[in-house]
Amino acid sequence: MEYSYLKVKSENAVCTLTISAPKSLNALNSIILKEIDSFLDQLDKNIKVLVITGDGEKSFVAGADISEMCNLNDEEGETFGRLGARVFRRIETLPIPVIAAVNGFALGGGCELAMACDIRICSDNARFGQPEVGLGIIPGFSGTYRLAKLVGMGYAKEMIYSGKAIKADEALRIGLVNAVYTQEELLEAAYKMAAKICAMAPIAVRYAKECINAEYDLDADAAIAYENKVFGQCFATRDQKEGMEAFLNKRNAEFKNE
Ligand code: CO8
Repeated sequence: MEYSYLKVKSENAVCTLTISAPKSLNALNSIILKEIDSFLDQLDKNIKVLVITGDGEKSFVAGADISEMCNLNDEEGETFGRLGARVFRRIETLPIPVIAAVNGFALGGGCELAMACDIRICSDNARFGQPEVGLGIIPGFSGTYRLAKLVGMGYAKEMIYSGKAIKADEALRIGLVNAVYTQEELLEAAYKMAAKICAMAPIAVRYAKECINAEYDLDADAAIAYENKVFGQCFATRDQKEGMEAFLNKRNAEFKNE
């Protein structure tokens, strides 16, 4: 399918989604959000990892599109927020891992998009921030929820109340990203990580994501019980037999996603 603002490339079971609106530093308008929604509908079932990045060397996503939001009333604002939140939640709950390769500005909705991904890595020129209160709004694509979970309540409150942007090394220090690379190395690093994930049993990876996401909001007993049930389900897969037999026979496993 052709998109106006998305570039899609698939290779070796890894799909790369590049958000491309260079005139506005890849800011998200409602058309882009709807295109991402359609892209998710049509994502090939053979894809094992999704990498999301931004076009160019300056910006991942510089936020939601301020020119589109400028004249919204309260009802329209809520509708726009709901669209972004729904699309980002789809990314968060996608049955495959999603890596954000943050190649520059990840501000407002851009930081929120990165946070909806499973894993974030960034280039050394990346800047993260939630500048919304300086525009008279609050983070509206679930940033007040996810930032506090990722970096802790205190730091999230400082970032959101002050709107301050942080550099890549600070994002690494507070655990907002897993690693920092040069611009040239960033996508290769994402693909290297993706290849490692692709070599694992796909159903087990999917179950692991499901457990980590679901258990985060449960109490300890409920979380442990959840994991126990899904752990049991792994033994109903052929890949579990293959993985363990391969280990015992000192050969590489050949997983079939069954
Ligand atoms: N929306 C629309 N246009 C944008 C955006 C944006 N978020 N960011 C940049 N642009 C445009 C600029 O207007 C400019 O356009 P033009 O060339 O026509 O003047 C072009 O991109 C290039 O930008 P700059 O000239 O400003 O480039 P600089 O290198 O000087 O600065 C910055 C780069 C620092 C990224 C700067 O552009 C900036 O501060 N951008 C806005 C960042 C921001 O505030 N983001 C948060 C937006 S609010 C948000 O994301 C809320 C999410 C939840 C929504 C809930 C809905 C209700």
